[in-house]
Amino acid sequence: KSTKHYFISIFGIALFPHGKQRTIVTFSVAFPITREDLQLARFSLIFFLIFVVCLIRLRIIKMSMVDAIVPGADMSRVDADLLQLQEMSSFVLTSKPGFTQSLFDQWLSLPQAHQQIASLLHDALAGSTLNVASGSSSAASNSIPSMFPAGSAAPPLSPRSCGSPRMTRQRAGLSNLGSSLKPTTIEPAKEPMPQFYFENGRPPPSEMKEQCMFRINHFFYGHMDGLQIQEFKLVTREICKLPSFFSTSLFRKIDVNNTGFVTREAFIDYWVNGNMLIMDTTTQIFKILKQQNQNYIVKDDFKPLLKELLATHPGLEFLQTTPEFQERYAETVTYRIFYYINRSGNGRLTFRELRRGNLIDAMIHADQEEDINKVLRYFSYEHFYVIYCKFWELDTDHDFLIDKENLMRYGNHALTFRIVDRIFSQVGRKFTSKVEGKMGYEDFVYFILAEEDKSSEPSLEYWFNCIDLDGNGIITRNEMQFFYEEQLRRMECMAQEAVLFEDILCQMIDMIGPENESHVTLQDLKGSKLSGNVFNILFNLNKFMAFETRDPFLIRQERENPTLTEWDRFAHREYVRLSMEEDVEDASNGSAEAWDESLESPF
Ligand SMILES: *[C@@H]1O[C@H](CO)[C@@H](O)[C@H](O)[C@H]1NC(C)=O
Ligand SMILES: *[C@@H]1O[C@H](CO)[C@@H](O)[C@H](O)[C@H]1NC(C)=O
Ligand SMILES: *[C@@H]1O[C@H](CO)[C@@H](O)[C@H](O)[C@H]1NC(C)=O
Ligand SMILES: *[C@@H]1O[C@H](CO)[C@@H](O)[C@H](O)[C@H]1NC(C)=O
Ligand SMILES: [Ca+2]
Ligand SMILES: [Ca+2]
Repeated sequence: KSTKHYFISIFGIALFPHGKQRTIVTFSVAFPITREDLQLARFSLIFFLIFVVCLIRLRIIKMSMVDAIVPGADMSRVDADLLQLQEMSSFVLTSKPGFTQSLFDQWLSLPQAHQQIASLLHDALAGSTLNVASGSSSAASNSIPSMFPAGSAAPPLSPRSCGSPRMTRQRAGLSNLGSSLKPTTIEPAKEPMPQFYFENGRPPPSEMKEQCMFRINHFFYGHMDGLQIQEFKLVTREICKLPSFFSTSLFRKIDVNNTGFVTREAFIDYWVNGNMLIMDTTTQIFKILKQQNQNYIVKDDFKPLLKELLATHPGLEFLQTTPEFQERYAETVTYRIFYYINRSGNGRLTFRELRRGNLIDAMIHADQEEDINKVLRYFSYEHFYVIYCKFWELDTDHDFLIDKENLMRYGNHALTFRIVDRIFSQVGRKFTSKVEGKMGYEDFVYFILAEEDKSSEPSLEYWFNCIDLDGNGIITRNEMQFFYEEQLRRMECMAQEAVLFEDILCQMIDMIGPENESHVTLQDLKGSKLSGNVFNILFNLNKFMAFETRDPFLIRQERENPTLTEWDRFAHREYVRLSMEEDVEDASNGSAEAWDESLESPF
């Protein structure tokens, strides 16, 4: 009997302060009471201590675990009041043995419980980090009501974001404890990452070829007519060592006659005799992506790749019910790739550009990471969501085009008229939109990336061209003054203390440190970490003020995540804001007008 009391008091202390976590207490106390055996009581005590410590360490108790337990099991017999902690004294438990017994039995009867105990203990002993939360996503992939009253105007929120408050609720609805813990903890360790880079050069070709032939024979064994597209995935991954979403593209490249089969001979012809085997990954990918007779990649070449990614990636499964957003997502990813990798805007990616960029790494990452939102380069769904929603907010008549007036509203009227004028004169980048004087979605993607990631090279080039009014390749004092004038006027209108141009010019020159102090070149800007702020001073009032006042929120965000880019931080901030707004929207069940008012961003 004394064991019982000891046990209960420990858990009372461990969990009492956290309001929502009390259900887990009701759970843990069930152990010693239902088993007289002292050994087992000790075991369960140790297990639960480890369990609780793990959960607390991972900070997941309040989100997924606790609420999940109760709705999952058939609890109809249990008096809900008993789940309150204040009543969870030893008296109650001993006086209602049937209740504790049924709680415990139900939990033990879940097959997941066994695996879970074993794996948790194993992991706790090994001291490894449990990646519990990420396993819950597939269960949470129910579709979410549209953000906009009109219907399918906005893409669904990503179900696996941790920033979204919605997520908390979804996790809470999981069917049982087991499902929220199972996948990542008990699955066998993932296959090691395929070897893309060889430190000491590649092994000699003949040896490689032999090895490869051996594996080819293995994979094609028993398939006289060849492999079908589904079966071919393994070949892509295991023999070609390429990200699995290349499978379709590779298949099509080999099956030129569209027979639906790739035979062993055809594959050897392409991969071994065609010398693909001995090429590096970048070359392989370049050859697979591009059209036969071209020496560059165009946007359309990414389509089959992204289509397959959308069809097979677990982090994008939830989009399958909304094909129009699948398409938008694929478009956005492609634009982002081209924005960072080929900035000339001619829509052609060369081999050199592909090699210089970080695209291949991002693709490998996307292939291995179940949570697509962790792949910040190009593929994050949340980043797409933010870009798309921002566009939709500005495009009030929803014809998928934005005019100058629309763009003036960007970022809570952050931009000056003069810079918007320059953007629409297309000196930063030529619009792809076919409508005179209007910006299309693709143009907007380039704009928002340039505006929100001013530390990136494409952005510096974009804004440099906008500020360089006479296009002579240098920014002079007069050009800066032209843009700053409007900022000054706006500050005066807002009764803000205005900073005179002379003073701000000194500050800007200090920040850039140009070779020749009488003008600024693109090279100067690329050499300074503070160039983005110079542009904000010249044409973005809200960011200028945030900079001048050293906005503590931004500074904290920056300190917390020093490895993130300006763009990553912006996208995260906005995603959280947008998803919270959707919650408000849900709660108020408001009209379109109510929605519009809530759109004002913090700056
Ligand atoms: C495709 O068809 C052409 C002629 O129709 C033929 O010459 C060629 O060998 C075929 N290629 C493959 C890989 O079957
Ligand atoms: C983009 O591609 C074109 C043609 O392939 C090339 O001339 C240009 O230099 C590229 N842009 C950048 C920024 O590398
Ligand atoms: C700086 O640039 C100006 C022209 O903008 C030129 O006249 C001057 O000689 C340059 N000074 C130096 C030290 O290169
Ligand atoms: C929300 O609005 C719709 C119609 O716009 C209405 O049918 C529904 O009952 C409302 N729901 C709540 C909870 O007010
Ligand atoms: Ca419009
Ligand atoms: Ca100039």
